Amino acid sequence: MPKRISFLKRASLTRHQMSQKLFKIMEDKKSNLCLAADVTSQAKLLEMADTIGPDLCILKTHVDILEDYTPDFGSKLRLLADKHNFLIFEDRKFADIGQTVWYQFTKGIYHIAEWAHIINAHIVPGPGIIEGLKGSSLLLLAEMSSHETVAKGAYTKKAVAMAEKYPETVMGFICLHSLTKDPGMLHLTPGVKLEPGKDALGQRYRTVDEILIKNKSDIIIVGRDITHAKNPIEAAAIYRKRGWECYVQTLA
Ligand code: S5P
Repeated sequence: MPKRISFLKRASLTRHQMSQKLFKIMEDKKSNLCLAADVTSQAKLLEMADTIGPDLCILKTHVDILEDYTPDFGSKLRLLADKHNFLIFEDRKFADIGQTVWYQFTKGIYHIAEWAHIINAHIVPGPGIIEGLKGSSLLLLAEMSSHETVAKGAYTKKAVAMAEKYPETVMGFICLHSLTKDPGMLHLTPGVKLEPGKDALGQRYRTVDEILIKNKSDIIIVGRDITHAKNPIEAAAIYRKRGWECYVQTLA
């Protein structure tokens, strides 16, 4: 099996400044764990960011599920990101024409551009969506974890081709497998548990080993198995450790 290049080396193989920063955080913290902090209370989210933050390279938000959102949310989360050295990824999954996604990214209630380091987008609209988000730090949804997803085959190939045209904006992919030989591109995979399985609404879970060793992804995105654990801090520590072991095991 071909071995992987270290995250540290890959930091020098991308022109994207946010990717360089992320690769360095991963190496410094020995973490390729992204927490999907899917809770509906801002206070709870900020508490998790403070307690689990030391184990994370990225904390992923869905700001629009917060029931008690206040405009200082972004600045409070940024303080914790600085304190614990992780990046904030707002999982907004933009999916409209360029002009509209630019408004959605910069305006409205959430002003995502002011606090999120990383965002993501579907490729359904075509390259105009990347044009609309130009200069941001963008992940393209090339594959999805859910049952009977249509993001596969030619669709996935199209996502990779679109990413290659915008190296100054696109950092990599939300995907299930490594999709490109370009070592500067990042692969982040959701649908992760310690045992394979599914939820009641179409989510499909694969194991950390399958995603990082067999499928050669870079970062695991873990949600409910940490947030709903009896002890989320311990659960996060287990995922960080296993994720890093899998990475080290596949190094050249
Ligand atoms: O294909 C996808 C893409 C994403 S970003 N499948 C996903 O599940 N996600 C997100 O990952 C989803 O929105 C959620 O925040 C997280 C998975 O959460 P879990 O609780 O199932 O681990």
